Amino acid sequence: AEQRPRVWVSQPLFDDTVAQLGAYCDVVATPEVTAHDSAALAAQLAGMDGALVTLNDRIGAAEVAGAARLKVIANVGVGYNNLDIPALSAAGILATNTPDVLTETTADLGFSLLMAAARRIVESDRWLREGQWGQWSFTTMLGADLHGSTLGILGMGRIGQAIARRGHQGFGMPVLYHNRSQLPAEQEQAVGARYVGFDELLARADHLLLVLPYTAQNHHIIDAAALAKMKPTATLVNIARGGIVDERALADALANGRLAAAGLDVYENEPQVPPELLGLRNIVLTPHIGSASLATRRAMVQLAVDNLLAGLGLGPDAGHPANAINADLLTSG
Ligand code: 8YV
Repeated sequence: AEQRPRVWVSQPLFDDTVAQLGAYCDVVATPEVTAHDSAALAAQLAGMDGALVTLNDRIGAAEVAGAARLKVIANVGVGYNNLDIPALSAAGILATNTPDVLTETTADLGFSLLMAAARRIVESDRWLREGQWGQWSFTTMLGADLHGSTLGILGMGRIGQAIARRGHQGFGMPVLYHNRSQLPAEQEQAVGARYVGFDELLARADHLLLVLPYTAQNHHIIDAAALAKMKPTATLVNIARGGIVDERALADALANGRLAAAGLDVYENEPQVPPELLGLRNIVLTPHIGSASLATRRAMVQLAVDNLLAGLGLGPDAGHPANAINADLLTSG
């Protein structure tokens, strides 16, 4: 009998969704969340036809070297800096991601962090619980306004645009953005955003949100020099990838009054958060939960399952995964 394709699911996701793979494949599931090292990944991928992975799984040439049958890696997540795409392409392995389904949820989290940081919500909560609320005072926990202030967005993809809409339509904020390329005029108008240079964005933003993909070029693009160009009254929010910000420089700016507040959902070496940041009161820290609503996380797994099956030439979209990253493999194959 012909052997069914074998797929590896790298950590528990949603059983009912993952079970759909069972109609076409033999599923090898990892029973708990583990931080996979290179050797463990290589061992898991050997003998597999496909894999459903998350940002915990860093996969490149070394990890797929012994995986002769591997055809598709379906990443559950829109960011795919955990995958070495050129290496996977060279090995003939298709990679897919999960855009669109998480756009609005992630924009919500970005705005939540902004509001929490600018209005000192978490700091207020901690202070109250500590019993420090002696009597009501006019000058307790003074923060910065969102409404009417200038919203800056670095990276104007789907999530950046969803954040711009929230700021423009909901909070009456002038929105400035910087991006690799300027959006077409009608798209700028739809989200109420104006293109400016990087330095102008830093200088003019009252609140700056980072929503750009992590690449070698934008490693530590927010460093001490960039922070020095920002207003000391500004808020910085990072919902992209930790490596975009120099965490030491950020902690230094927050500690020394050169930046008012920050909100971070991502860190350079997750799950490690530098003690310099943990010790600050003017920063809100969340554990990479940008897309973490139940509905959206379910939609992400469903999309990844669909992509995986389609990439393997199985199921209703056989051969046509909706979200191929190295799509050239599909046409040249
Ligand atoms: C995911 C994310 O939870 O989509 C992304 O880029 O960072 C998160 O939405 C993560 O990628 C899971 O693999």
